Amino acid sequence: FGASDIKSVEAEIPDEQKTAWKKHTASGFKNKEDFETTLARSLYNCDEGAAYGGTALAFRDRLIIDWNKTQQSHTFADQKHLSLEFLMGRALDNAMLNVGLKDVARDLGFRMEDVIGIERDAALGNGGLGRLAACFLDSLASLDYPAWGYGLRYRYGIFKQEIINGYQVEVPDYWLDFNPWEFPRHDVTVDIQFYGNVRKYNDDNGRQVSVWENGEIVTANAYDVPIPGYNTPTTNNLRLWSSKAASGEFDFQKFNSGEYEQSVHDQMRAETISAVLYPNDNLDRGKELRLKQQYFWCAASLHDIVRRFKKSKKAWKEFPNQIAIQLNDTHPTLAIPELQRILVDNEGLDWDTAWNIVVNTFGYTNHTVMAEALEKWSVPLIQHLLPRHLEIIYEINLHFLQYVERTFPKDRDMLSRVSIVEESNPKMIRMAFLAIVGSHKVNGVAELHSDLIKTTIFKDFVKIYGQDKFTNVTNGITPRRWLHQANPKLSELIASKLGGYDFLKDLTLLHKIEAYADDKQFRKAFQDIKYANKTRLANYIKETTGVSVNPAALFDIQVKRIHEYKRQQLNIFGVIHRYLALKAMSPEERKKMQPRVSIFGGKAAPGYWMAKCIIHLVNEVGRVVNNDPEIGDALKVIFIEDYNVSKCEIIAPASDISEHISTAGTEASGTSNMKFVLNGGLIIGTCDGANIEITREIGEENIFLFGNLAEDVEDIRHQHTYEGVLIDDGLQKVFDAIHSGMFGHSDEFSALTNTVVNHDHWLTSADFEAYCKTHDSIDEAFKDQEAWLHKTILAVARMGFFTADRCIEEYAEMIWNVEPQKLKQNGA
Ligand code: 7GP
Repeated sequence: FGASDIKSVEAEIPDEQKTAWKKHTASGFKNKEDFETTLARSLYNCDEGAAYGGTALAFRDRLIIDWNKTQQSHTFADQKHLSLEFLMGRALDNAMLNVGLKDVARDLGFRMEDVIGIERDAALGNGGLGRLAACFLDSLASLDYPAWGYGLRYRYGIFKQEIINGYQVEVPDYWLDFNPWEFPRHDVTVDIQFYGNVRKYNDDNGRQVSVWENGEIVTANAYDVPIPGYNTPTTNNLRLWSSKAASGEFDFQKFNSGEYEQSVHDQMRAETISAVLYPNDNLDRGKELRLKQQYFWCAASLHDIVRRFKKSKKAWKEFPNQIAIQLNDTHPTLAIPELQRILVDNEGLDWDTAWNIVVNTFGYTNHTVMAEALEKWSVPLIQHLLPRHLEIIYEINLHFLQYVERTFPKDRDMLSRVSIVEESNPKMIRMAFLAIVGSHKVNGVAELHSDLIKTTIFKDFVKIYGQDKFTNVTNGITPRRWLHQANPKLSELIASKLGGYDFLKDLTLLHKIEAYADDKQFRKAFQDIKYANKTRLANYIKETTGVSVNPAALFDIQVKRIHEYKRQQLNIFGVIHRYLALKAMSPEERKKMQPRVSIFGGKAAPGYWMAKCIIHLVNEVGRVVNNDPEIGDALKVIFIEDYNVSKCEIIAPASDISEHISTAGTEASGTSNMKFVLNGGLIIGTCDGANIEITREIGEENIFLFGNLAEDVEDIRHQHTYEGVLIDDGLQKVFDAIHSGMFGHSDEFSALTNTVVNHDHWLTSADFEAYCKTHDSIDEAFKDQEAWLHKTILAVARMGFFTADRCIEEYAEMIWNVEPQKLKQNGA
């Protein structure tokens, strides 16, 4: 790739196409034929899609060379990240940036933004958990760790959200229509078994052997996605499994005799396994197909890992020294009994030796304490689908309970509390408990969260295993995507002061810009960048919603999955409260108020009715407020449709204030809080998740905290149960306005108000007054723009801790015991 290559292509382009070509192409195609044969279209036909295709394929080729070298050099010792979700977003921009060619493309004068905008997001995740996995892949490669991600290649990622008449409508996401970033590995397949029965016999040595047989076979087919590190040749691999009918399963007899439908039935059934991502965030629904997905992906990944290990010809006891497997929440917990099964049934190891290997291989990251998200699978379902695994889980539980019994001989209650098998009807397997028992380390994702898991849901396990098994790794984000890519101008400004882009690999260097917090010129540049980013978002809002918003207004943003615990309802009630206050003012008074744009975005799980009501209310309030001539620019309310990773890249740099207002003790960490502050916005937040550590790092004078503390939440809920809910006066006025039909549909919204009145589990009323007052103080603070700039610059300067690179180093040292392996410049 280089200017001369581009020129040689250019020479052959007819004049009328040159502009389009020049505008869009930064490809590495050597000549016109190269382009035409690769894309199977003529240059005369080069539209934006083709330009994207050409550019993407060219960069992909660049990556493959480094990817091959990396894979050759990282033969055996590996860190494996099992995650059912990888919310990658777009790849082209990231590839150009990591390979270091973005500036070349820019220097040549091409409009890369348009080309980049063509790409569909790889949206193989719901929210925070999936995006964290994607940030970790970026850091692992950037820091030269030998690591693979293993996931599922969903044919449909998270649904596309459309807002029709104010309601969320779900539309399928056909993201695979054109995906140049994956390589099908037709030679890498694994046959996965389901159902069947277990046969026992004694071998010649009198040892009992279990054989799982007569099952149904589905084939897992590997698709590989290269993960380029930033400013390093290390290019890691994300292996995604796709399901298809096992060869020989297709019933030719039926097909030939005309029963077409029946004959393709098995095929479709098999392909269904990797067809859809379950669109639930922080919610467990216990569907059989989901369990099938989990086993399919765990079994395929483990088979792959074990196959590579066996090639090394090392002894089994070396397995945990060579391989560390991190479980991204409990979704991959079946990998624990599966590895035990492979070692005992297939490899003939004795139980204890095998178990020792298993425990030392796995680490488990917990991402939530909320009961509704803690996975449980019914025993009859596992029995039916995975009979041998159920036996193994029972045996693991037996060994574990015997140990507990020996350690706490008098505590009968303890046994039922910690048993992996819940004695309910039907009996259930508690996946988090299985994950703890089968791992050597368990971590939470922010300090408060890691403390909470130790004192609440996993309290007994701390008694059993001791403190050392439990640790914390506070989440982080990749500064490559979330600063440099999303906010290139800010990144450039910082680089101009730090003498280069080293901070993208050592984010703590940001602290050096503290020195510029009072520098007039720097402040002005910082402010101009924010304004430009707000203008970009304002344009996007105009294009997509038709509403004009003023970039000079305070942009107040809450974008994340819609969930009662995240409390978008508190936000929209606060907006209504503000609207009522503005309506009650004289025009003169209103003019003195700080103009605001309240921006919401996020998907509701399709079956989550209350979350859908919240979306509907936001849209209805927007319809009324945005069309109220008395209000004008004083308040605008926007719902951004189909929030996803690439939209967040436009939204995060444009905030003045972002909202992270979960009921204390419910948001494990949050990661968008980090993105917003890193991009020069402040936070309104509760003392929850990583907000607490952000406060510690940036200083409490640079964050707007409010609300009840985690330690008081249970008492308040108890009060609600026994004394009823006290409805705040301001909130009552909001409810009255809703019930009066001010925003239409008052019946539909009564579910939202009733849950507050009846039990207020999420403390909306208890936190309402403090929330509104905090917003008032934000208005005040924002008026003093110089002081505001001072705060935001200091906050950016102090965000170094929240890089995902730091997380990866902590995991590597505390949990995986792996070292980086730099590629030699000449390859291998
Ligand atoms: C999320 C947590 O809700 C969020 O606080 C955290 O920042 C993120 O994980 C990354 O650690 N959890 C999920 O997305 C989720 O679905 C249930 O958790 C398994």
